[in-house]
Amino acid sequence: MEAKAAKAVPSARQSTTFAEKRVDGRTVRVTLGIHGQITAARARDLAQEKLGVGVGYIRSNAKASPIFRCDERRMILVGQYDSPYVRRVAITLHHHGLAFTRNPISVFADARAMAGINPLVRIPSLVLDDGEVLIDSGAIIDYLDELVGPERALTPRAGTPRRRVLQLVAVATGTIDKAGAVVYERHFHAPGKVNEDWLARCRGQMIGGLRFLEAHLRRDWLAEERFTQADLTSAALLGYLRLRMPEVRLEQEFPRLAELSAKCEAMPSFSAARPSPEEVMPS
Ligand SMILES: N[C@@H](CCC(=O)N[C@@H](CS)C(=O)NCC(=O)O)C(=O)O
Repeated sequence: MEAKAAKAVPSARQSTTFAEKRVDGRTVRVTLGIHGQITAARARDLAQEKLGVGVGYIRSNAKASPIFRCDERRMILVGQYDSPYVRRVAITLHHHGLAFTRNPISVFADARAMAGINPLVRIPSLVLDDGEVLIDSGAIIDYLDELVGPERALTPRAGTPRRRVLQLVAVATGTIDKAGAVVYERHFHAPGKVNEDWLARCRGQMIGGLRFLEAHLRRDWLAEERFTQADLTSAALLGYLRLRMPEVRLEQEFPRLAELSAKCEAMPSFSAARPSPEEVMPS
């Protein structure tokens, strides 16, 4: 389907902000909100969610001129920020200064829509501006590093530094998997139906991962003298534990990791990717 930017046409309703684009010779128009009550940034995000990437104009009759032109292509991150995997992708995007919009559909409540994006019905996915869909946070992050080049990449390109970062990331993501297994076991089983042996095994594996990371945090950052994907993913894990498993007493049991978490959460890239109350899975 070819989409082309079109000349803006006045809306029939006064003071309405809308976006439009040309698709196969027709004009597709969507109303985004009452002009003045919707910011240009929000309008652009909505326009991209509703019309897809790329082209479109937004304008209000009250102003009678385009207030926003959205001919900049943006990637779409699919998933909610209570997922540490979605969050690590979002933080990497922000860290690299890459523009994106988000489709915050729920992996459980919107399973049918999700299946159309990712055959595994999992998050995150990243929809590129040409429609290609990347799945799995590791593959997505690898692509983002490639976009910004080796100097700015958060995973070193080769050698011992690369192996060190990849190993720490593997431990951090493995720990997320085990914490996630505990959260799912508790969420999806009625009291009395929870398998305590399985829970104990997962908790033990999770604690093993946390101990490993704590032991490797000897300087400011985990792997290198600078912030890397090992720090970012570990901090996403720690944020998830604070959200879903407050019984893990980070400050008391893992003080270096608690410090890393506080330091990272103070970074703008982390605060830009905090889950809103609507996107937190119920306990
Ligand atoms: N290896 C995958 C793991 C993704 C993953 O486990 N996502 C969870 C949310 S945190 C999910 O989609 N869970 C739903 C399910 O597996 O049914 C990645 O790194 O993206």
